[in-house]
Amino acid sequence: GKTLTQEASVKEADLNNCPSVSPYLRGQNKLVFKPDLTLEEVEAKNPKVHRGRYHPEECKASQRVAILIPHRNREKHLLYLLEHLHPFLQRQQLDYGIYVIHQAGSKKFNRAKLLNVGYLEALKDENWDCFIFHDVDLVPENDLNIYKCEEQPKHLVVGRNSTGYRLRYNGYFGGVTALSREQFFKVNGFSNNYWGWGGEDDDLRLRVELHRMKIIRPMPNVGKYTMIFHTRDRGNEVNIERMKLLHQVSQVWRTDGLTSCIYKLLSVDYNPLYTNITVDFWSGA
Ligand code: UD2
Ligand code: MN
Repeated sequence: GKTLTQEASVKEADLNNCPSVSPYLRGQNKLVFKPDLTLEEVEAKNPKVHRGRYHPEECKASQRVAILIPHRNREKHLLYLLEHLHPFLQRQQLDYGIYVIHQAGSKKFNRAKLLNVGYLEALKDENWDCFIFHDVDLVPENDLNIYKCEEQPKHLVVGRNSTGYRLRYNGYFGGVTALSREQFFKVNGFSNNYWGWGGEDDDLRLRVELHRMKIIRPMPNVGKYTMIFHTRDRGNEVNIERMKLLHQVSQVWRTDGLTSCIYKLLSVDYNPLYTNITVDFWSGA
């Protein structure tokens, strides 16, 4: 006879593929943000999530999806995002893991480099098929906005509450994007050289366009987000170099990106609802 572990792996292999449209989707959802919400409450509501990971028990998901969240000093936003994102991703029947990439220290914030780190570190855990690069303060309102990768890079934030749910400008690629492991690898990831606010999202768009890929988006009524109110963070002042950097993309993308992402890994903590990766960019790495 078979051993118990053999039985289990046979069962897993025998699962049917998940349906192309999950039966659990609900569409547009009214978001509520409870002021006194705690992490313990959110953990209690997600008993099937371990180390930030979940996969459907009833079927085999088509992609393994890593959600990467750049972070510093936004604990409350992270709590609200975790509260909404876990059930949202489960309704989509995804095999997923959530990673928070935390920048240590108080020097200039570097969103793009944190996301490069997230990609490189998450791939040490699992050969993820798809990466969702996700601002901590953007909560999706409609679960028909599918967190999977497609033939082309996808921009998921067509609109948000604070801009009347319209695309901010043509070519806008900020907030939440989905690129497959191969698509992100091909463009050498993000630039590591954007310190402070702005430009890094446009830089990634230019990389994508240089590789003759075309950005796709969901329908406007589906790509809707609520951005939790915030002011500009200390340590994330506007990057006045950004226009200059944007003019150099075609010359530098090969040497500035995943291939040149140097950092000091301070810790990897496996929390119930997410894996926390803390990095330092300044201590000579
Ligand atoms: C816009 C883009 C964002 C990025 C940024 C420029 C949208 C919806 N988002 O966001 O993707 O391109 O412009 O850099 O258009 N963060 C921290 N701690 C900090 C600073 C930043 O955690 O101290 C993280 C956090 O995940 C935040 C993200 O970086 O959501 C972007 O920073 P922001 O929210 O201050 O910038 P915003 O809303 O203008
Ligand atoms: Mn924001």
